[in-house]
Amino acid sequence: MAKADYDAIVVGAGFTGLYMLYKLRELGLSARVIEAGSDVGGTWYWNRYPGARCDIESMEYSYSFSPELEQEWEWTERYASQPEILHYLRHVAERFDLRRDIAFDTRVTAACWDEGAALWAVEMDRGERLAAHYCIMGTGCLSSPNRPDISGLGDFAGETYLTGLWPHEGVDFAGKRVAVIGTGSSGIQSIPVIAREADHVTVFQRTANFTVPAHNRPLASEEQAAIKAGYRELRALERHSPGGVGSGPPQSLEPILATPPDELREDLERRWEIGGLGGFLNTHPDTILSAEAADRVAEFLRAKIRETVSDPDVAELLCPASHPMGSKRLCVDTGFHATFNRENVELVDLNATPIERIAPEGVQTSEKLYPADIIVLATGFDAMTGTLARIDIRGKGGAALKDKWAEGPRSYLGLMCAGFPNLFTVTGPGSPSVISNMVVSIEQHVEWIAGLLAELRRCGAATVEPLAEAEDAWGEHVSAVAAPTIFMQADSWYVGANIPGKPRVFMPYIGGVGTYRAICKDVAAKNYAGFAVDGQTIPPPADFTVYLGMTRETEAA
Ligand code: N01
Repeated sequence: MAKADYDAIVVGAGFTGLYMLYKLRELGLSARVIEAGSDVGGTWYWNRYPGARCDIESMEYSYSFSPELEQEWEWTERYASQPEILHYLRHVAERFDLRRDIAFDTRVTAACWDEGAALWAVEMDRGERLAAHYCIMGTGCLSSPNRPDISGLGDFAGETYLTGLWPHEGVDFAGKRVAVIGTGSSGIQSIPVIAREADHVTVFQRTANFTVPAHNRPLASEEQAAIKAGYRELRALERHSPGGVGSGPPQSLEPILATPPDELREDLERRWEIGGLGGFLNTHPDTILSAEAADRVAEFLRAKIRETVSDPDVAELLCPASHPMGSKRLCVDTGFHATFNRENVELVDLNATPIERIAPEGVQTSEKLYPADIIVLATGFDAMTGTLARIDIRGKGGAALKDKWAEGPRSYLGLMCAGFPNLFTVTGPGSPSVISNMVVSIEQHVEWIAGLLAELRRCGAATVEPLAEAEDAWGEHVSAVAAPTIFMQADSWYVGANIPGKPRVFMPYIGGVGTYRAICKDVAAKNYAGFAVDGQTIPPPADFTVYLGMTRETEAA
């Protein structure tokens, strides 16, 4: 009979993999982390494009599990740059001596459940095979870059780069003509920086996006010290908030549609001056539920674009109009719209003149050829399911996860899938994940999984698996919460619309980080309601809606 090489295999050495390894060690379990990159960092290892920066404030986009780490680490800016976050994760790996259990430059290609031995057999691209009791996917939600299927792309005579797979040696834009395709977060962050270096930049825009200013600045040491002094309370606020963020302007109590225009303008101006995502997502109770309400904020943001961009025609093209504000990921920028006032920057509206093909000399639209030396593809990711689908994951009876998810991902709590015992998906579809501060959601999942593994050990159980009825009930709840929201009205990557042929399903859980935490906590308290532990089943909670709107106080009571 097969024997386990490790108690657990963890896939990925980003924020998830590092903390999961730390927790597994704390439980006394042996673990191997398998990482495709040559270093730790996950998304922050790969996304090195110019201007790459987190759009959650650094004091909150950081681990909370070690108060010592929290106090020691000094962030230099309000929003940390990619190199600084990578530096932080390297520091975490050293500080907790994590590297010795990580295999770098190794990609997991398959994971197969051996029912007789109750083990996961994990295969790697270097031909190695390892068996473990648990397989924990820390593969990230935005880790499979989308290389668009544009005819002729392979024939381009210049250099082509994907923002999500940026070369480590950097790219020299000096004196070059650069074509940037895509105006999501990655495009919006990189375009102003590329424009300062390149000879000429042509931006190819299919959808204008909403963006708000970062107002990034150095973090004064007094400010940092004050936040550190109140860190426990800030972390508690994050965990019980809708989006995993504890600071920023609060939601107004009054619906936006009932707010007098002058009052609204004043409120939005104040939010604009503060900057950042937090102030603009969920400004009022109705903005997430009504396109008309969201449009009041949209009109404010469009007015800002018209004020900033000197050419009125360009300004109009940059004004988002195809989707409600907030229904696609809101972007946070530094000088994005002002960049279009530069002489060396040009905007091409792909709705009026679509790309026909990439020619060896540049980008050919229906109107003309735009010569280029470099093409930057800021074209996003096969989000949330893409990376898991690329691994041949097979559960009971050899069933493939890819087939199970053919009509859209199905899971219980976004953590586990029926038919796939002892397999965990950290920040998987069906959990708040991309709708939240990822670090807060990662920590919550890692800690919940660690609690479950400790419980399995305590009672000497070998397997845990969600019940099909629990998975169905959770799937219905996730969809029911999303159904009345504006998120269903946009062709976003949240619903898989950016990948041809991907089923249209809203993948994250929008019920809120606090609500979700309360559900997971209650499921565990009820002896893991909705799971089978060594075949012993406990039914799932009868109604997940009772948790909605649960606050820290009601949960504690
Ligand atoms: O990707 P996106 P991203 N022809 O999918 C366009 C996180 N993130 O990498 O909208 C022409 O948002 C596409 O057009 P359309 C964050 O969660 C965070 O920018 O499909 N254009 C769109 O404009 C974010 O939301 C941070 O019409 C094509 C763009 O490419 C997520 O990652 C920084 C095309 C893709 O935008 C993804 O952001 C960066 C084609 N064939 C990213 N295919 C921070 O923390 C696609 N497009 C700051």
